[in-house]
Amino acid sequence: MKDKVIKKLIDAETKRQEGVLNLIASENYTSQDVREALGSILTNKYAEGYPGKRYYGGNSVIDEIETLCQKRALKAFKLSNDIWSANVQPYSGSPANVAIYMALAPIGSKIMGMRLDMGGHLTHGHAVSATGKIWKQVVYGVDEKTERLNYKELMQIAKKEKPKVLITGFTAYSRVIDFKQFRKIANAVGAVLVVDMSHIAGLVAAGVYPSPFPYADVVMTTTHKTLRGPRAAIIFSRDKFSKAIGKSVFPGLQGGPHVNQIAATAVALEESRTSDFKKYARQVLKNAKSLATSLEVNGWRVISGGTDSHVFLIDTWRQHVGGREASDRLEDVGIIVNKNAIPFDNRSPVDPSGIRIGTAALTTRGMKESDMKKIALLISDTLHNKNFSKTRSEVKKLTKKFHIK
Ligand code: DSN
Repeated sequence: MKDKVIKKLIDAETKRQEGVLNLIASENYTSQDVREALGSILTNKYAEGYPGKRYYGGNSVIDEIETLCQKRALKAFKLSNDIWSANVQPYSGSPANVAIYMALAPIGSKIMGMRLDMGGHLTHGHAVSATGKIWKQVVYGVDEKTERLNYKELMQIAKKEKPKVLITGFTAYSRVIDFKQFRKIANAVGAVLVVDMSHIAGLVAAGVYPSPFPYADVVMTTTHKTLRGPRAAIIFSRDKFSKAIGKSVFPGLQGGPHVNQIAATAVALEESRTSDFKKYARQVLKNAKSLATSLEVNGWRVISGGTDSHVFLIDTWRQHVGGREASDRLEDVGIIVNKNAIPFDNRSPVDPSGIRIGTAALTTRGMKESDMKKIALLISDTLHNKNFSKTRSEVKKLTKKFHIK
């Protein structure tokens, strides 16, 4: 690379990524093939419109790429093209969610989503997001005692508020979501059921987490979390909704699609169908369970008492360590997490009561349950403010043993 300044920064970030234990639940490591597609000459091309209906010339190859990506998206989640369509143009999850609501909910109408501080996402209608300004959010949370979804309560809220759209799928909820229950609730009030499966997409593709497709009307996913693709998003919709959603993505919200992203997504989707990927997804779950259990054994409270997925939350404040302090201390020894609100948190979002932990990235590096047990001890010691230099060298040892490919 001729630009030495950027080259130096990319090298520095490569070194940082290699030298830390990344437990951020929404991050992962892409394959070289995904990165090759992402950094390819496809980025040079404008392709406003859809395959066969473009506003620019020279799109014959791009049409093939987008059509292939759509086909691979349906195949990865075992969907029939008689029932489902895949729109692979959304730049990322946030615009994809906006596009979905634009297609399904008149401006000012109600959308029902999980509270941000209980595991929802900004774009599920939070007040600071455009989705909370354009639409009116009806909120739901988790049960105070079980810290799990309470479907009876959700039904009551939905019946009272009658939202146009019901959104499920979360950023910080570790348990299996009962999509059938959400379908019942949506049916009871005539709402469209939208599932944001961004976090769990790779697990769903691998068949280790229940699929939302039998129950949902629309499913959105980002492609860079457990699915291990580039930063992008896909909207799957039942045929009844796909035309409106297509118009909503382009020309409603976006201009030219990022064709390099689309090609990279196609690569990741094909990778997700391999037996290696299925093995990987099973290991992600085993690692999450092992890490959560080992942290519990070390005295840390895991929200809802465990995990059924790649992610879980730790209540650090129970031991008088704020989420910010916990995250800073861990970063200091080379363990990267994010501070996170826990259900019914009464501390501030910038210094909440917990941290969020996910195992998708470290599993890609090849780590297994025995490594998780070691990492739990390192986390525990660090949160207890002890053994910093020993922990730093243990972290280095682990990162040297498990490379990023
Ligand atoms: N920011 C992502 C996450 O960390 O879960 C969701 O968009």
